[in-house]
Amino acid sequence: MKVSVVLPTLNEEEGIGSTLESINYEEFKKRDWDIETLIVDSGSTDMTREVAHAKGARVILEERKGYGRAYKTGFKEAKGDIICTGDADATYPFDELHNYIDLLISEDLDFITTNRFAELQKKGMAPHHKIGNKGLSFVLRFLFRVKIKDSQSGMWVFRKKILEKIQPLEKFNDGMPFSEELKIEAFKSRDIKAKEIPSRLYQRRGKEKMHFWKDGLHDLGFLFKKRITFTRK
Ligand SMILES: Nc1nc2c(ncn2[C@@H]2O[C@H](COP(=O)(O)OP(=O)(O)OP(=O)(O)O)[C@@H](O)[C@H]2O)c(=O)[nH]1
Ligand SMILES: [Mg+2]
Repeated sequence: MKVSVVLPTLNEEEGIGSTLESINYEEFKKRDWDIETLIVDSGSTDMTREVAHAKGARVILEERKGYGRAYKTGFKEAKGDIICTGDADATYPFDELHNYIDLLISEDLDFITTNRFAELQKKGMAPHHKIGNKGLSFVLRFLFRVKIKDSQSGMWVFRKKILEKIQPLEKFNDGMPFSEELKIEAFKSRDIKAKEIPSRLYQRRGKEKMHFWKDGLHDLGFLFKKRITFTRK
């Protein structure tokens, strides 16, 4: 089995190295899983691409900006049967990745998203971010009737083949709303077995790229627009 780890990067030289290093490659080897790591970089001006390359990752340059845009390109490039994601800022527990994949397989799931609130670590999320994320998660639950506690979590583990069962990748949002849109598409699909599992979030390394008010309001507006146009598959 082949696993692809896809990471979007924009000036993450401080976090990309430890993010890649925290994957427990030994556990992958024990299970006979083949792993590829790739970053999709929107023209970082620091040493992100060099550090990633030195740590064994494939570097894809995507000149078009945006968190969602990076994933759209990365998912097309990923060769794995299973795709795993997360920020390149050392916040997500990549050391647990093999356990999450074990769960995907043992419970015969298609899509896993992680709930960072379950074991939020000290300074993992600023108080205003926490309120914003909880608020967006509430709106998503209310509008779409899905049981997701953390709509903005960026760590997902899923079978690549689900991408054929949801709206075409190119239709997805190019920005931060990509995260909530993928969850809506996966949880609302009748053909996809999706689950949210308890997880963690560590303190960020490097400067955040998210703009609290701009991105938060954009995410909120997106949810209402998506609700109007959404048709269940
Ligand atoms: N390729 C690419 N990556 C991006 C872009 N914007 C953000 N990213 C990456 O997407 C991930 C998420 O961005 P963050 O700034 O960590 O957003 P966040 O997690 O909501 O904010 P924090 O809680 O402060 O970490 C990081 O790995 C960023 O480097 C972009 O335009 N292009
Ligand atoms: Mg982050």
